[in-house]
Amino acid sequence: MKIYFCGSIRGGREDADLYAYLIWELKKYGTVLTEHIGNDAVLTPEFEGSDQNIWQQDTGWLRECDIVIAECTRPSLGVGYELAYAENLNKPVHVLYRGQPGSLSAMITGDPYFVIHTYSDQTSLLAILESIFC
Ligand code: 6IA
Repeated sequence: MKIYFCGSIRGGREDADLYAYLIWELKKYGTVLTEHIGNDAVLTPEFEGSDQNIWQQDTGWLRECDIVIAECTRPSLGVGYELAYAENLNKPVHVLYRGQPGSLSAMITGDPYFVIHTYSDQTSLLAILESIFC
């Protein structure tokens, strides 16, 4: 099972520790292609490739993956792009969200293709992952 995990990078790194935790948990169910999203160094110049290379690699991984899991609490243009790209490829897409009802973009909540999981804490997150993969 190849898992494409999406989380905000230039949209803001406030949830970076949560992404690292989610990636750790997701690795119990398969290979996470986008492990760097939980890495704190992701925004340092040494770590960052050219934007063209990033787009090329990520869209390749989106074509290659079996499932997309996106943490969407921190809004990110890149994650929104990836969700639409994955839908176009008919990949299963699960959105994790812990914000206030009504604050996630209508372009995500209004699209019946996406499976949206609202959660309040890390324990409920684990149950959600289990419901997706087991
Ligand atoms: O607009 P954002 O930067 O918040 O978009 C975040 C989303 O776009 C993530 O889910 C990633 O899959 C993708 N993305 C954005 N920037 C990068 C990136 N930067 N690397 C890989 N994916 C990215 C540089 C770090 C890299 C060289 C390891």
